[in-house]
Amino acid sequence: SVSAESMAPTTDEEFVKIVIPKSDDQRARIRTSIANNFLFRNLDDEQYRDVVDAMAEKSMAQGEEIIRQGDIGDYFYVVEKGSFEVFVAKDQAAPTKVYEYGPGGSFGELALMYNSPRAATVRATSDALVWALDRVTFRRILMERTSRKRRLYEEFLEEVPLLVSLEPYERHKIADALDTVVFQDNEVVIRQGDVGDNFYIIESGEATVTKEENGITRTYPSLKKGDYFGELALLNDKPRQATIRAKGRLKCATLGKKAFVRLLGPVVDIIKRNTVNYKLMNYIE
Ligand code: 1OR
Repeated sequence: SVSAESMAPTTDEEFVKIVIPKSDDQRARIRTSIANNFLFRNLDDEQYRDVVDAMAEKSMAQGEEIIRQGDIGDYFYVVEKGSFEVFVAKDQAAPTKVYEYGPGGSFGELALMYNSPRAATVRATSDALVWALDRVTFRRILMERTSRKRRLYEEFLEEVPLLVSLEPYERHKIADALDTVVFQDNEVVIRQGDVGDNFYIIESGEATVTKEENGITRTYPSLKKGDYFGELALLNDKPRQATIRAKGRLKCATLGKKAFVRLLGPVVDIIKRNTVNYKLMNYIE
């Protein structure tokens, strides 16, 4: 008999795996280039091998365009070396620079995911080396997980007050980097005095804030859906300034320090401004 699964519609037409022969050195360089890229996280061994096999090395001269707005999408790119600028032209206006990428960055996914024309022009601002992944391999291995994650967090991130000023594309990049963590009632999420590595946004539930000073423990207003915490240690390289505990079941989206610095750069001023409230509450000096 035929299982329900094999009858389900599939986008996976017959495909031939692309294998571009590579030296050990090239494989090692790909490994380094994608090590900190969230789109490549949690691939199983076969998926990882297929992606590396299919990648093509491409060198670019300073000033060269790698993607032109309006073109049909063919490749997804990961930067090994060098830097790129992204320009968007709207209507008749002159193109404006909207983004930049360095080593480990990746771009060109939108046209492949949505079968849309290239949304922007990407140009090398130095001599550069990139790894190009063809459309079929990208869609087969990386697309499903990426679009699932972007959909999963899209609505939630739109409602986080801290992030409303961001472009939708910037929230997509944050979604790529997020992980969900769940804590049970009374579980400690952050302990005062510890070294801080993570930033948290509450997806659901509540968290209590306590701070101990000179033997006295003070309790501060609880945090709720859409609130964030854990930013101070990442901004100031100081130990955790308070203890955060789950009050009932608590679900948070979390970002590591590197992603926090890179992706929340545009709202760091807002984050810093908000810490003034902590001072008013005598929660930090
Ligand atoms: P693509 O396949 O459309 C251009 O080819 C790539 O530039 C695109 O995928 C993204 O990977 C990348 N809007 C659209 N694409 C962007 C943007 C962007 N930034 C980088 N890319 N921004 C919105 C501008 C109104 C910039 C947001 C900060």
